[in-house]
Amino acid sequence: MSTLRIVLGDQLTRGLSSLRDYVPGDTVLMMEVAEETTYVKHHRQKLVLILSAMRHFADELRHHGFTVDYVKLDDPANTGSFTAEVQRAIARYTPSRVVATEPGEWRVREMMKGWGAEILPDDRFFATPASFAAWARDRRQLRMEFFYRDMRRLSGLLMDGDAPVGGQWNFDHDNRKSLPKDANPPRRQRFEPEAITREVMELVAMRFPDHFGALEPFGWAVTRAGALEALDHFISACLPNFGDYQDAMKQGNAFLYHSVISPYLNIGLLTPREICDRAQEAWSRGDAPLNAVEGFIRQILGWREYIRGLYWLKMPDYAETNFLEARRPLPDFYWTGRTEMNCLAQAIGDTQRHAYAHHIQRLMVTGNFALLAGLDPKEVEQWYLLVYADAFEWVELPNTHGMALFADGGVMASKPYAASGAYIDRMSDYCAGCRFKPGVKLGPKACPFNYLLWMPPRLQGKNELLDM
Ligand code: FAD
Ligand code: DLZ
Ligand code: SF4
Repeated sequence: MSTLRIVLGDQLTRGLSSLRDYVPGDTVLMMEVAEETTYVKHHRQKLVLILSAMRHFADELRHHGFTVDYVKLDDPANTGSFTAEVQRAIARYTPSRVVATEPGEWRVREMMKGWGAEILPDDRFFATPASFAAWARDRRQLRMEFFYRDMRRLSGLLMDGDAPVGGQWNFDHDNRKSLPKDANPPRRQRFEPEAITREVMELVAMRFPDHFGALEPFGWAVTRAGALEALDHFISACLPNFGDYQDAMKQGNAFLYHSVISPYLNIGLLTPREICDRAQEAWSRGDAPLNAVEGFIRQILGWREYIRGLYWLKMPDYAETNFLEARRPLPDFYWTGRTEMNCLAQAIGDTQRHAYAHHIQRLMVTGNFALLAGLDPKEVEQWYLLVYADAFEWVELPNTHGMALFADGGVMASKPYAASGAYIDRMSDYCAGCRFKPGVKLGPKACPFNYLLWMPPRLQGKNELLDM
């Protein structure tokens, strides 16, 4: 009697359901496969992060007495697909049982049906797909704010009995300030690549030369210990200012006061509960104000859980809608960053350099342009899925399809997040270095965001903006 226990690349958590009742004699299977590394041309830092973190996680499991069968990408016997690798492992071990934790993506869940595995719930989230569906049942509108209040009550985070601490659920009116000129955000913490990461970097450089993004400098943590260090740094150095400057953008600084932990969270090196607890503790100690802590916890307890619930509730049909009938191809500058629109050049440049851009860059710069210019949702979604280190379809798709592009016709957002150049000018220093003027609506100096927002509908589709 032995069990084959499958762990995927975004399931790098010691408490994972498929590892939980491990006994000696069982085998943990981890697979690097061509299918996963190429289903989109992932940013090269994302590939290094995931493969290196997988290798470190396998070592950590071995160190704790687990038997791990780890199939490397360049293993000559590697068939290149999850399903064929599981079959090969079943032939090697003839286990009496195969267990897996439910995957993050619809695509992989469909594959998993062919593995003959017992599929256990992924209980690393606050909510389950079933509890979200129960919340959504009979509601005309699925607004995040109401879901979030229920999650606060359920988790007990920032609660004073039945009431929210501070007497309010949401402190956003204190947030969203523009960045003062003399602000001095802390430097992002970098983690020097060690031997395993350097080996993976060589592999990625050799095998994926045509993938998006800079491979170096690579500064991501690849272990739980490193991810915890990054979390510590955020809590002590950035969280106090997180709320105030959450929506600000600054040329040459992609990170500002953001946590930059989404990749660690999404691959399982950190759990949402421990992150929210750490933030709440900082508030209890008086180290961070409530507007910052509430704003931060809302992103994880509210938005992240809501997005996941919506994904599993609405897939697979969700991905197919195109409410605004947007059909334009993705302009080339999304790949090169070469455009005279400075805000786009900066947001795309940050993305190329770091496999990261913060929420407002994604929503109000690259997303806003895609919405206003009527870019094809499928092409835009593929872009977001491959360019960010934290991108997995369950979280990328609702954010792009629903929040940024309004392609779901309002399932998620009550109205499209469309904004003019004035908004970008207010929240950033991008416009000062741009050949367009954020206050101008017509003529050669008109900011393209204004032009697109206010262009008469009969002219739409006949402009030259996409060549800029
Ligand atoms: P912080 O600003 O420090 O926020 C803290 C945490 O809250 C994040 O780490 C993240 O886990 C969570 N969070 C915040 N906003 C959201 C949100 N809208 N949805 C889900 N979680 C959220 N996030 C991803 O994790 N993966 C994606 O593929 C992704 N694609 C996006 C695409 C678009 C078009 C947009 C508008 C947003 C997308 N987001 C995605 C959400 C958000 O932009 C990132 O989670 C955030 O920028 C990550 O940076 P951070 O860790 O510094 O976050
Ligand atoms: C994203 C990714 C990549 C690039 N490579 C692998 C891999 O080689 N092996 C693996 O187990 N997982 C990988 N992943 C993460 C998977 O795509 C992820 O598990 C699914 O997206 C979850 O549904
Ligand atoms: Fe972007 Fe318009 Fe500002 Fe130029 S003027 S940076 S295009 S918002």
